[in-house]
Amino acid sequence: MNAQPETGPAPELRLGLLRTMLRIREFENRVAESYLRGITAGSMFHLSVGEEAVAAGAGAAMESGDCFTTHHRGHGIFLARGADPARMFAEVFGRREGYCAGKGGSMHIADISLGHMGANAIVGANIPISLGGGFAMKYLKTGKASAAFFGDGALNQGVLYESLNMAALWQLPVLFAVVNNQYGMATRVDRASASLRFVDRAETFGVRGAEVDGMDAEAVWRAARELLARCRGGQGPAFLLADCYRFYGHGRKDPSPYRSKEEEESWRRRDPLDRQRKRLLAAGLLSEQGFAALAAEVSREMDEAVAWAARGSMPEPADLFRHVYAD
Ligand SMILES: Cc1ncc(C[n+]2csc(CCOP(=O)(O)OP(=O)(O)O)c2C)c(N)n1
Ligand SMILES: [Mg+2]
Repeated sequence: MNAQPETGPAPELRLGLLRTMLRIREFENRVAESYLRGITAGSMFHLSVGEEAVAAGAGAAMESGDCFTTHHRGHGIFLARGADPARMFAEVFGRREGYCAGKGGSMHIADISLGHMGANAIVGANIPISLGGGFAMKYLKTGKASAAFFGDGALNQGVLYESLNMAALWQLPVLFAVVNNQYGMATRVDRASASLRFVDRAETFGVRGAEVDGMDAEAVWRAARELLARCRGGQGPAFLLADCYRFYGHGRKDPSPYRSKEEEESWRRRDPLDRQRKRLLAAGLLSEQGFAALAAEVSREMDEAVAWAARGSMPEPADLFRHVYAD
């Protein structure tokens, strides 16, 4: 029997959501810092600061055995699914110790053992890969689900609608999870879409949809849990629209001149981390000292992960020819 009260998630889960969001933020801040210090291998990083509630909530609703893909802003989702931050930093730094031996970097990170079938830098391209994951789950009768995380930039792409159609037609256990941070590069979602009724679009295919406050980790968890349970239970695909905001620009160097300061401020006031911290303080599940201890522990973890990754080895020229074909 599930002993959780109807009023909300269990205390450990509520604390876990805060911890995951804190880890994501600290991770992302160090990616930005490392980039500015010149120790990363890439020229472009997409930080998910501000979007942590979507990753933490949906990540907590997923189970071992579920699989997923992400878009180019997927560090948080992978961390929420159990990634080792040290190996992630190593990948970002182009080291052999990274998840993909330093060959993939931030935008192509993957680890099948954790169900991560790959981040993808081509907008919308991860969606049909997750469709394949869903097909496998159904064909192999695993009772598990496959999730595709993508941004609002993919909402007007044909590949999304081809995938929704096929998922519905074949009743595949696929969760289409939209991290709607309001912008695709400099274009606001309402300037790119003829209609903002995205959930209705999914439902046109007979796909169950829900829109959720993506700045609220518990709300995301609740919605994702229900939709994933439908997927795993053989009730077909589902669509989750999580409304959120990226606190930085598209890339770390983008000062986002296309957004007003008032708009940025109004979203920053809804900071998902602050919200969860205050909620747990009010519920008596956390003290100020407890939070300070948690923050210090996470900060230490991430500092150690950066230091470990920076000591990693650089690929040799001969590594170019490794991992090209299966052994
Ligand atoms: C098919 C394709 N078109 C254009 C681009 C260039 N591009 C990279 S990120 C991006 C914006 C994506 O916006 P969104 O999907 O909302 O994700 P976000 O960056 O907001 O997380 C674009 C247009 C690309 N990578 N792939
Ligand atoms: Mg976007």
